[in-house]
Amino acid sequence: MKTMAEANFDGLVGPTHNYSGLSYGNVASLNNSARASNPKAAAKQGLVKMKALADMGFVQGVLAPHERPHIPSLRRLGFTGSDESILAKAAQQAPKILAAVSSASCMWTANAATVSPSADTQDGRVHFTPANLVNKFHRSIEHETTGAILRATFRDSDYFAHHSALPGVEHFGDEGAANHTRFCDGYGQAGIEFFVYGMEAFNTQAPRPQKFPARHTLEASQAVARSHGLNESQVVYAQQNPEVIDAGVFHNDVIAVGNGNAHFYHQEAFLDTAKMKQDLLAAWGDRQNEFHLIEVPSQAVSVDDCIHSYLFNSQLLSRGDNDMVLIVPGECENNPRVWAYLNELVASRAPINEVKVFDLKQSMSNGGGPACLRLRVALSPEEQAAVNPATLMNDRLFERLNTWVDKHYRDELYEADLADPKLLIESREALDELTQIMNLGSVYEFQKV
Ligand code: SUG
Repeated sequence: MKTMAEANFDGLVGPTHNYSGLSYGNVASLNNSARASNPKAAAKQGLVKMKALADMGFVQGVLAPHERPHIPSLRRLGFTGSDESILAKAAQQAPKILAAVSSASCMWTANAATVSPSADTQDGRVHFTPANLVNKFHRSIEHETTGAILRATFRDSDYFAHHSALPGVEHFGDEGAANHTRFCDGYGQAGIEFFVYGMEAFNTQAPRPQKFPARHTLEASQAVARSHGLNESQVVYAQQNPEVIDAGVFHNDVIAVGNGNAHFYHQEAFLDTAKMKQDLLAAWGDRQNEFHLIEVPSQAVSVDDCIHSYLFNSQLLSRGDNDMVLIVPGECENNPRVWAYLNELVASRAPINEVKVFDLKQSMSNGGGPACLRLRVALSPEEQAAVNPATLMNDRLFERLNTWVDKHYRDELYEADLADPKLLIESREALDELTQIMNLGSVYEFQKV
């Protein structure tokens, strides 16, 4: 029998996964620019994590990659002619734009949307708002297809409500669930929705980072909370510390993670840590479980260690009451300070009782760890039954997707390869087949012409 559960929907890495240095403010993306990528290995690393979580008993879903290179975006930017000549002209006249419309960045589904479970919303439905991701051109072209894929996955309007992305300007810069966490006693009970922002757009006097962009605004979070019909007393806002954004913490999920009754975060993550704690404890009120604030001191793990190991870009998953497992990337094991801290943490105190390590190097080299790769959706048994079953991970889907990757993906890709018209054809053939495997219907533009 199904029970109330938090499902994780991971982004399947697309066939054009590459390193183009597109994300100013994201240290890994800048450092690995121009290196060769391995799309086949990237997709398989992601599938291994998904399958492992499904085998551990978690509900695990898959979100399909997007059509890339995205020819409709190039047409919108004035390139004309056949698809092949558009690619050739873009490669010659604007190679960085070609790289941007070829990015497989939709794999990081923590940025796909903000999701509010039905226990938190006024109309009792699960609400989704795709993130506009306006701060980076290559990501700003994701939200329409993201919306179509979410609708094809969560179809039944009796259970699921889909909103459009917020207006596409910096004032409403929205990076989705990477800056949103939900705390609760049980997944079926009303939770606290915790929104973390980088700056206040309409208040230029308020603190903001000086060097790297604050991608997400308070005003965006407030708009999402309004349209999801959240209970104001159960919504908490906190500002990221501008100094950590300037050090390379481009999303809050690089320096904090929360789940159930636990908030695991770095001492320097927030502008006003005392207020964050006070506001969360006040919203928590007299719920049954104790609320755990697990603050990692800079003295044990520096901000720089967080950025390079992705300690906090981990998945904190509940196995039972006060029993959680932390899914971390291999980079944590390779950092002596982080590894020592984690060993001490699991030995000394509940609720984090175990750490599991996954090799996600391909995604990590673009700044995407385990938590970036997943979108959390808490679902009641009825809602789970209403999810498109072909998107849920099991032995059969794992096998089918591995075979599909073997058939369609390259094992080496350089930025220059993005101009290869054969890559466009390979990607479209792969995605066309994928929509059948995952029963998505026609979610891509190339399927509509
Ligand atoms: O938006 N990297 C992504 C990484 C997103 C990580 N997500 C979370 N923290 N939730 C980004 O910066 C790099 C692409 C390139 O450079 O080729 C990129 O888009």
